[in-house]
Amino acid sequence: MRSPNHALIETELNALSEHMEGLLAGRTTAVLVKRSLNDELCDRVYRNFQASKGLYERSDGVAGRMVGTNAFLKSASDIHDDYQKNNGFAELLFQGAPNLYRQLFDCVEEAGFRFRHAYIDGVPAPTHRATIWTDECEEQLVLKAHTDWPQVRHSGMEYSDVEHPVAVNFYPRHPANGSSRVRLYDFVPSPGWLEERGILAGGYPIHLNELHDVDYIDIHPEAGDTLLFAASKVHAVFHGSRGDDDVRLNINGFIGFSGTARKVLAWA
Ligand SMILES: O=C(O)CCC(=O)C(=O)O
Repeated sequence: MRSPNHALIETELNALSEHMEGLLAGRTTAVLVKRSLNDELCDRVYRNFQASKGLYERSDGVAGRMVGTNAFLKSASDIHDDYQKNNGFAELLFQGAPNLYRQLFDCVEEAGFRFRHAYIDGVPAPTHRATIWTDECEEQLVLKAHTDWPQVRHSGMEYSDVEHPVAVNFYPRHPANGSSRVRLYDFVPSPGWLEERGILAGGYPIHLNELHDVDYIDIHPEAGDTLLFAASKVHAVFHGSRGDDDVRLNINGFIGFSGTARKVLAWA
């Protein structure tokens, strides 16, 4: 049976701080902030993405078109190189629009937490990067099922003690027809479960046939919405159709409470 906490809460940006403690403590599964930016501002961010000189194809086995850093399974020094090359372009995504991440951090502080970027060997981590997922695999999956906790716990970075990482996903573009969705399973795989499948380091990919008996919620964001969810729970992204007007752009990063730093940290 689905746990009462495995549910979606809908809210608006000015009320997000009320849900922050639940998310950071791992009690709240998912919060969808409706219309966090209006259509005109979303268009501006999308145009910035399309025109970005930093647009590249991801080439590490997880298919996507990106602007910004990709820290997946990288060492601190490789991450620094990646930041240097890509993060300036990610900051420019919000040129001409309010930076949604700046607003999010105000919500974290309004909720009574101290906040800062995580530091990676002396260097502040980026807050976000942008991706259009492009995996073409079966059952309309554009991002295969995975859990994000191993990349946090095994990173060796300042944020590795965060017990409840929260994924923050802002969608300047999202298909309106409901065919695209984030599927969030009520399942946090143990280290042993991941190790048996050879994915202890990255938590990716988890095959759907392993998840048949697991409860889930399907979340259908719209353009302008921001989705925050418990990133340790297994999740996948489905995208039904592929027209030119059917773009799904996600600008995402992570936040989480670090007991050592006694602060909420942000990283991407
Ligand atoms: O694109 C999304 O909605 C979710 C992205 C995601 O799961 C991830 O970046 O790990």
